[in-house]
Amino acid sequence: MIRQIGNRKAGTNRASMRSLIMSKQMIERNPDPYNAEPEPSALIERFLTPQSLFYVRSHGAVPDLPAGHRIEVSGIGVKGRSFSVEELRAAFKTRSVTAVLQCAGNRRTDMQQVGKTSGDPWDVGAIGNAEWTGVRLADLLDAVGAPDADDLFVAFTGADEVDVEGEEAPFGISIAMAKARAPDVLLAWAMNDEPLAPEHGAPLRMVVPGYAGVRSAKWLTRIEVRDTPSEAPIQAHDYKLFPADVTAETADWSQGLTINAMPLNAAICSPGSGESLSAGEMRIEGYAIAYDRRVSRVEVSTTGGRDWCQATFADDPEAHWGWRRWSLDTTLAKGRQHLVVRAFDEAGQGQPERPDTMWNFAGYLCTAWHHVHVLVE
Ligand SMILES: Nc1nc2c(c(=O)[nH]1)N[C@H]1C(S)=C(S)[C@@H](COP(=O)(O)O)O[C@H]1N2
Ligand SMILES: [Mo]
Repeated sequence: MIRQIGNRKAGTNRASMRSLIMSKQMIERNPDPYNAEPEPSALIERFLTPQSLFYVRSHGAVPDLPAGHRIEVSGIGVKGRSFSVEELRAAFKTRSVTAVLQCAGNRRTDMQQVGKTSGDPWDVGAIGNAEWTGVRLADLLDAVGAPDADDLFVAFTGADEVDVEGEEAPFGISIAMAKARAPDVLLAWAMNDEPLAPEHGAPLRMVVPGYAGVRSAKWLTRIEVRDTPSEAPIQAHDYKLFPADVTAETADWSQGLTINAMPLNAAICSPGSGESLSAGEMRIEGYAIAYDRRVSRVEVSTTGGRDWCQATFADDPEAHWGWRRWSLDTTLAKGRQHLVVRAFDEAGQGQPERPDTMWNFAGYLCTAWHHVHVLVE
């Protein structure tokens, strides 16, 4: 099938070279700290997203860690220890996990059609699928004697200083002990068999499959077993979900829902919004992700949601935490055309239709049907 993609009229800024990987073709969302997402059609060219096309979400400047950087492990029941990456590699079995990392703010631009939100205006590209290599956090926790108790938390500190509403502090977050001990939660030094690039967390980062990207701390400096969640501003005052009637001014951050597990989502990545296409046969492509529940079906409408066709999966469902790319070959008539995608999980649950039904002032977790408008000439 021939893919007919006309001139891209959408606002794609391919010129950014701020990234430490010079080959990046990224759309910059914030120059300082550098935040960027790939152009959507490039994002889904491969099952595994290359580092050069993997979104970068950083709250502060990329730290430059010395060779021999050590990660401290401490806290409840733990005899204080520290490990270099080489020592971790030598001490524990190396594991690889294919998993999507997605920012809770992915697709915020769709939420912004409902109203003004805080946060960077991510389109559909604050997501990537990679094979991560490292050691299990569970193996490290066992080795340092950390208790396996459901009421404990494991907190992670990054080497970067971040600013959350004027409060400067090291990046810090936490997850519950039960998740920390899940077999796919890794301390990772490689992505797709390459050493982690500086902006993706070198030399060592967390990978917490199934959870919002924010829990996968980059540039790890410290791991601490605690009986309360991290008090760092990123954990305490950010990445929380509030009901529609709460505003940035009225939010009591202690009351918000901490965004951990990520919901079912899907997006059209090609053609792109605002693109001009030639009439005739073309292919609509994108990704869908359901994490633990798996994606069972993807439906695409070329009539603005009036009727639907089932898309074909490009990826098998074997990678538990991986995405499934999909495509639909179709014919589009001349004129303005309105494409929509919606996915279903293995429980038969679909996505909500409209973003106003999930409105929250920070624009998190936009999972509404994804719409793309194109001009067919
Ligand atoms: N130390 C540190 N870790 C971090 C962040 C950060 O700013 N500092 N950003 C988090 C967020 S919000 C996301 S979505 C992911 C993004 O990872 P990536 O830049 O490798 O795509 O990293 C997470 N880990
Ligand atoms: Mo994020």
